[in-house]
Amino acid sequence: MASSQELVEWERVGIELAMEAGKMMVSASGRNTNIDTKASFADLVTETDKAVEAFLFGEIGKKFPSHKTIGEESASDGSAKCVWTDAPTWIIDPIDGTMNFVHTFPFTCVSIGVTVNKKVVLGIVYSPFLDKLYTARIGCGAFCNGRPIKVRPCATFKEALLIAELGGSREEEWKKAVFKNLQSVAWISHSVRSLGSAALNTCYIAEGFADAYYEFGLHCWDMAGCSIILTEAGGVVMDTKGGPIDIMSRRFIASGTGSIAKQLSDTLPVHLELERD
Ligand code: LIP
Repeated sequence: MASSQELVEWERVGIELAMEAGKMMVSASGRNTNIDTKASFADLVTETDKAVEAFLFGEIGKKFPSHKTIGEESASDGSAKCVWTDAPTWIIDPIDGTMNFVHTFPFTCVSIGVTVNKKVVLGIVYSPFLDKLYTARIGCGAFCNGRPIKVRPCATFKEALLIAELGGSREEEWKKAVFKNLQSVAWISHSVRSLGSAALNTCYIAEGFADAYYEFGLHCWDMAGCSIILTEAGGVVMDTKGGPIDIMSRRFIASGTGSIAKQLSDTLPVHLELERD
């Protein structure tokens, strides 16, 4: 386990790097050059995703040579598989909400989670366009721009504001599953939002703006940083089938309360089994 001084230092460095990454995003915004696709025509990667990841990996390597890194772009292009050990590991999504970034929809962020012994101990999510910096260290609470944040205790599923996403696949089986799940919750809750960034969706629950979020097909870099921000704000993360969260499993429920999370898990009719990270 890391000492509390180490965690404070890692957080200080992580925040500095996230702010620099945010500047890179802002200066590239709207240029939209070199957009590639991954799993489908709706799963995008830009040159800025790659540049931000290379910058973060380079700086982390210089500052903490013994630490490991896992990142969306190097994992996706096959140059570095997700090797997750007990060593301190920085799990990074250089731009979470790349589709939004490409369209200049401001709901996009850089997301950083650090694990030790395969447990998330630090989370930093920075949205430069919304100017929101979410942070959490294990056992120390969650913050937005330095101000403590807390979930909203929503009493009943009927009163819950949910978040769901379409995800990046466009395969038939996927599309059917997404709509079946959406239909199962849409008419028995207050409503459903879809904003396009897993990390920010989860931070919005941590801040009490929404009550629960689920998605299949996420990766560890989508879930790592934001999950500790939510739990430190008093919320819960779990597997869509109701068990403990496994950030390599590609399945994610985030909620302000355990009971809404459980009800969401019990209600979803389709639980996709996807290849692990
Ligand atoms: C995105 C997620 C979003 C999901 C997309 C994609 P990216 O991350 O945050 O919630 O629906 O499929 O995975 O690819 O922009 O980092």
